[in-house]
Amino acid sequence: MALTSFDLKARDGRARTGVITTPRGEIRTPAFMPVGTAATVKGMLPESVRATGADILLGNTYHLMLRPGAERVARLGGLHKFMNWDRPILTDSGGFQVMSLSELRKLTEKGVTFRSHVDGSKHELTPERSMEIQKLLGSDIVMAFDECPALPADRKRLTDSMRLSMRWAQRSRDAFGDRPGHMLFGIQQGGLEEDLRAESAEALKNIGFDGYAIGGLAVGEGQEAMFGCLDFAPGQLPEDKPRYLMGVGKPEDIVGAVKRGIDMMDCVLPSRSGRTGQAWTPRGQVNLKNARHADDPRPLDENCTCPACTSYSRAYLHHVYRSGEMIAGMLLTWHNLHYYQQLMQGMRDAIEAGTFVAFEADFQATRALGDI
Ligand code: PRF
Ligand code: ZN
Repeated sequence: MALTSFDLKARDGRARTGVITTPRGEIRTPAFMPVGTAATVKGMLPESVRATGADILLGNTYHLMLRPGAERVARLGGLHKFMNWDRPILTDSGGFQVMSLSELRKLTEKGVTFRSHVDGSKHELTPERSMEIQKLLGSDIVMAFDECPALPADRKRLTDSMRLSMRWAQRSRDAFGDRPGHMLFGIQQGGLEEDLRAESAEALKNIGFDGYAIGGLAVGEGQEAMFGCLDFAPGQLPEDKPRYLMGVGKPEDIVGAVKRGIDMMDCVLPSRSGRTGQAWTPRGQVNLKNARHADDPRPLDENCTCPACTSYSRAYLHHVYRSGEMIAGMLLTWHNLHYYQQLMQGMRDAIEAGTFVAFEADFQATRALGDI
């Protein structure tokens, strides 16, 4: 019997719910993956991340290869043991982070050379080295090595970049080999162009992957353009494999993506915005920095069951944020991750019940009310 699988349980319109099974546990889809870039979801113990409802975390090849180093993590027993998270981990392959974070990048057919944003040291990433690093880390879901152009980009740049990513996808597949219990996902590119997305999807399907990501979105094009692309891109990918939208997004982006057939997502937003005093609730964004909270004895969200909402007032959250206390980021990150996971559970339940349309209408109506 295969060690990994994807089983769809129900569909509602284009939305789907199911389960990805791995030896490290099940991933309920649609799934939101909190980002644990540097072997930690900042401000959270792993057991707290689990308590919010997360089935899987995202880790980063780029950051971990630079510090503490993939070989070191492997010597210490792998990323799961190192960071004390024994459930599934998906790792991004590094190319996207090189392009956004490193200095003096040089891109060739072979791969990319760059200088570390940490200490200026010189490094190389290729499809083969990315596969090796993700193996050393012990990643459960490995991402193919790709290149993601910022939008807007001209058609020639999008075409050349997508075809390079498809050659790298084949090299990633070859280097990954056969690793029972581990999955390899290909990444579709092609910007907002339907024919380039179709060409990319065909190339990936011919190579054959355990799941298919949609890359190259949420890179400056705006929600309307992204949804326009998501009206056709998921349908170009295999029905029976998970579809992962990389780096998305705000709650309203996530609902719109699931509606269009996306099964997995990741984003730094709930954790990063928690550290800057921003909270997300069913009624929208709340800025705890704002002086209007200084005397407010009410919870952030009276219906939320997270520690920030059951045990503290808005006045307290405002105070600790303004005082620069660590607990501010900890509580707001917990709340935001809890809210995101509640949103995912709500969508999974609605898809199973065949009530996704009503779910989305209610999501939008509640947001229209605004913060209390
Ligand atoms: N490729 C990879 N990682 C990514 C992206 C991509 O296109 C994006 C785009 N939103 C986020 N993370 N490998
Ligand atoms: Zn809460």
